[in-house]
Amino acid sequence: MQSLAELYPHHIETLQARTREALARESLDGLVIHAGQSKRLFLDDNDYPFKVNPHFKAWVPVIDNPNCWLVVNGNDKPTLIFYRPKDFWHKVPPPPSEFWAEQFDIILLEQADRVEKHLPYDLKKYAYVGEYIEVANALGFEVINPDRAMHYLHYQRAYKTEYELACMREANRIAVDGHRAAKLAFDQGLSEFDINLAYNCAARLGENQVPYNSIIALNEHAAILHYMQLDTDAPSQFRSFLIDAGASFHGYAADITRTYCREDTMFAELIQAVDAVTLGLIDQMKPGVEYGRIHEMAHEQIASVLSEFGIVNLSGADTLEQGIVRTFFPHGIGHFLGLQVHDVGGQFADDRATPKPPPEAHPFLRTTRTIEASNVFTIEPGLYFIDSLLADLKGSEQSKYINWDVIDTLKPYGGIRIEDNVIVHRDRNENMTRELKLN
Ligand SMILES: [Mn+2]
Repeated sequence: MQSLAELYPHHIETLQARTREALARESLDGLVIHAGQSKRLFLDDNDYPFKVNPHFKAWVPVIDNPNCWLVVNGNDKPTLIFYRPKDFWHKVPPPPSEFWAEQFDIILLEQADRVEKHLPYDLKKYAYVGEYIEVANALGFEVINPDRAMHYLHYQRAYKTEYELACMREANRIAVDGHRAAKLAFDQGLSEFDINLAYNCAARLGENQVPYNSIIALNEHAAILHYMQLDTDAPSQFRSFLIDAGASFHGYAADITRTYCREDTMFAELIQAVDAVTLGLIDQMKPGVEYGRIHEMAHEQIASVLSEFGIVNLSGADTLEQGIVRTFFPHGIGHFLGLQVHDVGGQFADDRATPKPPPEAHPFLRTTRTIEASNVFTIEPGLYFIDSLLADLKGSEQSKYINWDVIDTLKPYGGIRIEDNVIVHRDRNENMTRELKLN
């Protein structure tokens, strides 16, 4: 296995090549990428947690230092303007010396508002890439986040370099440590709040370092797709536990979901069935297959599960035909994963970002592209008992096909989602999550 240091130069070469093409499309000389800056709370003297510009962390794994800049043109060695204030209130980062440092000409910046003298003298042919439009204007940029360049870069983000894949394997490893600890905490009867602490503790990640708010849901809470509260009290009964929690490594995300059940119940068997759907769908992914087709297959297979478990008194095919699956599986089958948890470019038909929207029947599908080698996806089928959606179903013509008694038995368990992170290679799939033996 090659080290990150060995893989990194090729990663930079790839970004240089992409930058050359992006610049050619805009007739520009270079990009000036702003890491971002601290955001102050209204009427306060505290800042929100800093979240770096993904275009910045694509180049350099510095995710916690605002006021940094990159100047890149695809040919010359990139310049990193690295913020190092004189500051006795906060920790000042040491001058860069890690494996990535030698790929850059590094300028140390002592005062954030003095960056101008380190930027190209004539900014006419340089584009600002970042969030702070007023900063770009004040510096005199005329081109800000230019569409054609951005679209091209976002499209290319789907093809991960070997360095990126190594980072994502490591993010998975960290997340799996957290998941194991969380499962143990569930078995020990801890509250959602304490399970979350156990997760963060094992993953060695603070609340602001995980790539998204972890979903730690006991019992009925598992039916709330983005449940983000954390009950500090343990429930009197522990029926089920759904955990959707990730990790970050060098700015790359993992995004893993598991569902557990204490006892040998029908719900436990249902978890096994959804697990089998996850693994079956992953086997269907390969270069050339439409990702949207995987989503359709998920609907077919969840329909069969609903039929087999007697939740719906119809065959799998008829359950699908009647449009009943959406009540139980109302979200998309997954998404691109990378620098962002829901990585960009999922609905582009080409590198000009011609829209490729999801089909009308599946508006929440985040990725509609054709699967290709070096893509990284999540696959996350679910099966939930959501009050509002069940109420709609009850009021519909299809209500007569539903075995409402079975649903009443299962509702206290909330729902199920099983989510793995998968690299599609030319000749095989690599399920990063399962290779770590997280079952
Ligand atoms: Mn996900």
